[in-house]
Amino acid sequence: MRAWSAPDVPTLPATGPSVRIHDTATGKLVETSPQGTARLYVCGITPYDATHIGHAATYVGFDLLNRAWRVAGHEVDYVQNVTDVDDPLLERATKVGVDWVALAERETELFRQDMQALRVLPPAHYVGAVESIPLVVAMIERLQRLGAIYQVETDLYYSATADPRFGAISRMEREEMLRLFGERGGDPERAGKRDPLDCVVWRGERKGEPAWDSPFGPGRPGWHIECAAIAHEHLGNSFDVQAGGSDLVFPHHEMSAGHGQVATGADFSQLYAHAGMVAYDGEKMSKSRGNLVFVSALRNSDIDPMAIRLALLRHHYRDDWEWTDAELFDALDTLEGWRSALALGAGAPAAPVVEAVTAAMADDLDAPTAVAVVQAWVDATVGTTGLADTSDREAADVVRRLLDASLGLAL
Ligand code: 5CA
Ligand code: ZN
Repeated sequence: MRAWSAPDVPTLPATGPSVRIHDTATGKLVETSPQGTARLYVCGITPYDATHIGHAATYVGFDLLNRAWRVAGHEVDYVQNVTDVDDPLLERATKVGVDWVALAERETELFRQDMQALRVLPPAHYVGAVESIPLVVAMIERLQRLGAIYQVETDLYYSATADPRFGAISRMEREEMLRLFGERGGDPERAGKRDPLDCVVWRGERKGEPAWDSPFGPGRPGWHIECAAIAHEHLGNSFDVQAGGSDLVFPHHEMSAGHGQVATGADFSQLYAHAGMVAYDGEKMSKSRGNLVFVSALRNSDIDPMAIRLALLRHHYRDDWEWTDAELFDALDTLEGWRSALALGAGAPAAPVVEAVTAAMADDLDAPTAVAVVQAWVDATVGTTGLADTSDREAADVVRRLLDASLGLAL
């Protein structure tokens, strides 16, 4: 599928430091070590409703990784999927009486516009589940030959424990896995399974649901094999970072890594990065709960997308936090101050700002620290902290480029 248009990324006077990021599987900060081109997979949307602030926080969060790598001199091969056929999408389409294909296309298009407005760098490969069915079929056949697949009625299941490393990413007790599996699209109660945690990889055709022909009969792909097959096709084995929100740690990332590892024998990804959950009205913002703030609704009420982005950047990507309108209005005020300072041209010395911001971003994408560094430069430049410092004639130009390249804020 088509992604969205890429914004320009200005070059900086110096190359940034190498990037460390928190790895869920080890619970540690790990130095990424891309061999030339960095390879990143971020799980994409299930397009049955508009992009909300929680989605935006996750995609902006990993956009900071993309940018930190580029600032460090790497090219980045970025892949993202679109779960354009799955239970929640089909259920919503039926409920509101629209064609599921039209619903998915409409919401995917809105997502592209939201991402573009927020200056999220587009993936090099933006790939739908439907268009990837041949890849999914090939991966299931490979897993079948390796003895990791069995049949229950017309459905095919993957044995979670076929991967000896099963559990190594989420590191959860079995109780917890069972609970989350049930909550997040799994079917622990299904009769005929060998292990309640086994997940479906091919769902045989049901009346009224779309289906595609395959060597296993008509049906559609399971969710985890979709990402395993797409990541493997476009990024190969042991790519640098598999990312998504923390609600994907289990079962999604555990299972898709398992599929990939059994199929190839190699590590699926080198590390697993997860963003915190954004809440609203006291609960995780989610399509199923309906407590949503849509990016498109804010844009439609003339909110500057850069203020939305700044409001997101003020929270560390790994934290769980709650969205408030007050923080958005505060971000609008802050941007006004930053723009006035940049308009002066000369300002406080920019070189230490470049060093501190790129260092913060390379240290587990510490955007709140980077934002504070910029604020200190603005304060020094306009004299809030004493006499105005306009000793660096090139300062505004350098800081403007830095804000755009590292933080995705074009001012
Ligand atoms: N299509 C699958 C991934 S393959 C999916 O989870 N789609 S989604 O539309 O439900 O979510 C898209 C991304 O947004 C996921 O990375 C998810 O973890 C993240 N996300 C969903 N809700 C929130 C939230 N409230 N806060 C932060 N991130 C969220
Ligand atoms: Zn995924």
